[in-house]
Amino acid sequence: SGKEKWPRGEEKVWKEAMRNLDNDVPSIERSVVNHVQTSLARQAYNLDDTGAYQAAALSVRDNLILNWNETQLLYTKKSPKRAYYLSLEFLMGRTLDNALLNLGLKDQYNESVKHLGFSMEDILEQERDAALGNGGLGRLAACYLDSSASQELPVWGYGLRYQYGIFQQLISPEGQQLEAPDPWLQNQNPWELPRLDVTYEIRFYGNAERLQDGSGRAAWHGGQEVLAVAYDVMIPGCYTKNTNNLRLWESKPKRGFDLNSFNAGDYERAVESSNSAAAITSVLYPNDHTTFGKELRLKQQYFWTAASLQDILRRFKNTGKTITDFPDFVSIQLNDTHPTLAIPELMRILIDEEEVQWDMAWHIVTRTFFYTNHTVLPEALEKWPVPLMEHLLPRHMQIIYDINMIFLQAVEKKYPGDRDRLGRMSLIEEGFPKQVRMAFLACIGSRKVNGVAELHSELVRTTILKDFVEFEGISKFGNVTNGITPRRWLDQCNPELSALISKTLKLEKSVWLKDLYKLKDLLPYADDAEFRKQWVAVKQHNKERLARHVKTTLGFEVNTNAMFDVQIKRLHEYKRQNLNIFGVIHRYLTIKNMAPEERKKLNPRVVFFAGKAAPGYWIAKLTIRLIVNVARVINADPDTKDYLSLYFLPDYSVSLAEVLIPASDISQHISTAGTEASGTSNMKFCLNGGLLVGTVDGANIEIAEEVGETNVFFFGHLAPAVEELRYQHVYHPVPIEEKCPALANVLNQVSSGVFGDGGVYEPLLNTIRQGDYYLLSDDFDSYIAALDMVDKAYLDKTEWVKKSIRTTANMGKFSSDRAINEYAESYWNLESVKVPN
Ligand code: B1N
Repeated sequence: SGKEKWPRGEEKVWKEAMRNLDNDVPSIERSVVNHVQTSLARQAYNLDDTGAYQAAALSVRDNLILNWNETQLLYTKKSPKRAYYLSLEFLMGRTLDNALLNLGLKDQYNESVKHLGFSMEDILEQERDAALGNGGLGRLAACYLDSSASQELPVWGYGLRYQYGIFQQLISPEGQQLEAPDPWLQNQNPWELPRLDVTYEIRFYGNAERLQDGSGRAAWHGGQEVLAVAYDVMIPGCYTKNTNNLRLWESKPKRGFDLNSFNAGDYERAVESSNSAAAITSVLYPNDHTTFGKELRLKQQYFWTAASLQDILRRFKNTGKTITDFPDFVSIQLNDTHPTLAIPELMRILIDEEEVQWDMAWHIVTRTFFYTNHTVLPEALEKWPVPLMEHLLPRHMQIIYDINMIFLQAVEKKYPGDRDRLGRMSLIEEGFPKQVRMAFLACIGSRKVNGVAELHSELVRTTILKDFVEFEGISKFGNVTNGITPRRWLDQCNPELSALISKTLKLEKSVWLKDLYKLKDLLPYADDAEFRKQWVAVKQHNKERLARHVKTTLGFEVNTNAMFDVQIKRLHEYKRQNLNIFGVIHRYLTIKNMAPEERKKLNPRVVFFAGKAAPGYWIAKLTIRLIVNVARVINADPDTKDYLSLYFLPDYSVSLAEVLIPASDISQHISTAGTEASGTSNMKFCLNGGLLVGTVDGANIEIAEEVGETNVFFFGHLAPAVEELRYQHVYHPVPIEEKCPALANVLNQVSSGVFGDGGVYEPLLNTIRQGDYYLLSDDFDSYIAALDMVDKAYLDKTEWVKKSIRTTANMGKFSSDRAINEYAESYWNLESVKVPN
């Protein structure tokens, strides 16, 4: 309480003891060794790389904790408006290197661990990725946390502390994907602070009874109660003391186990109920872009949003402000529809617990939330069966019905008698069972809605939320083009390029890493032969680093004189890895048919694939199998192997991306137009001087606008043509032999068993022969033409390097700092709060 004097005891003693950490090399050495001896209870003679990693991590963590404390104290003192980023996924990757760079302590720690007999490179390799995400959506959340802290914005992330992150991918000798659990918490995790005292109770099931007192309130009781426990992950800003928080919830039983059952002599049942509480945060769902309607997934969503909201409300109440001011001090960003239950949950708290009237409650809610849509693919739009919702969250289902009734009354008023429209816009989709349309709930419950790239935002406005734009006005529907943090995706993953840029611009990296438009000043150096030489040398070193990685992990010898061509992303039909592998086969057949003399004129190419398939996504797994078996044949063919080779790198992860991206000459982003909302790896490749082969889709379009169309290899039909093409496929199908003989030939070769048992691949080949929903047969010829253009362009080495330099130089827009500032200014109305140095 405010009355107590602090510190207790003698202030002088506290002040003296509270000195900041010294970060000169000898002090760091003392700190690391101290952690070896005390925290780890180990000694110099038996310290291996893992131990050295742990000690170094604990030493770095001390710095983070002090900065974190100072930041949070300042936020509490100033009580500024805060923003909260609710995401079911945070794909953080490794932390040590990132923390060292953001703290500006990399050099000092390098030297210290060297003195202690270790190599920083080896130490860094000991860390496991924190892989609490599937792909782009989760990694975007991680980039936004880095940018929020770096921009000194008071933003916290809220997520779940899964015991198991995204599965580990193994590839069997036949090319089958196998999944193994990712026990990332097996060793001590130095990057989280357990807050065993920060807990909330979360209810499931039970009964909701409307009170008969005309208040509109209800009582929800009974059912299952579980506990949410907080774990805090420190998020350091770049070259600032500001250190934000990512709070992850773990579920545990409210009591050790169910005492009633235990007393009734049913020991097994007692333990079972405690298992069911722990199960909620046990595993990340590995399905990207699909909805599964599983009860446990809905439990995860409610558990996480309810715990986060209670925590946010408690913090708000501690400021002493009145509840009607809530939206002036709190903005909550919903990362896709996964946290949409926060909308009825806040309504429930306001009405049933805070005794706020419905209209005022709805007013508060609709000024607090912001909704980002990440996909327009119909199969990814979340819908929850009404019976499941009624069972698990009876009070929320009542509230959703009430929201819907009031909303549809307003729609009816604006469009009298338009029953079609009411059916289209209802939060409840008719059917067996009825389903709750989460995107519609997120939309009407939010202050603003945005997509993640210009084209995507336009598609949101004109397709899935068209009726809502008409009803609510267009100004609610915006765009924030995604971004990536240049700290991890340039400075950390490509230190040589970072150093070359700093040297050339005569700027400290602390300047240009936080103002990425500064890269523009590299443009004149594209015409400087000496600079180009250094640029090429960096790319070459990065290729050799990747080759070493492939050699140690897979045992293959990669030709580093070849062009490196990379496609790394989740396996999905809309992303069209199929198109790429069919293109490789086409290339292989073409080379095979060439005279040996002619082949010698080719520039060799190495194609890399990596990515995970959802465990139940059969066609995606078949694509992996095809890639692996094509690789087996091609890499062993003496006629062609010097000109074309192919690798599928297993277990794609953030850390693997950090090795692959800086090594690429070209990368492929070849989704059917209109299907990839943004893409973010496209930005990472270009920032590292790789060129794009892509469709006119997602953020590819804006990248081309920035770097110039001449520096991007575009192909394929445009988004507006897609609907008509699909219509043609269904109603006027043309046999593939006629429509695209080159592709037909490739499919036939696969069928005939050139790459092992052809029969295995029939289901995959049939997706193209029949229906071809993702339009491979429409885009194949122009795809091949684009790859030929790449070959031609690569012949002029000088011109190619100029393209590469100009690409990097024009990537300023795609810093996640720009994106997060757009959210802060145009959405959250958030100001920065700087922790003084
Ligand atoms: O979000 C990324 C975009 O750059 C990608 O284009 C987009 O595909 C990706 C359900 C998703 N959209 N939807 C998901 C993930 C998990 C899940 O359970 C959907 N991921 C994206 C960042 O904006």
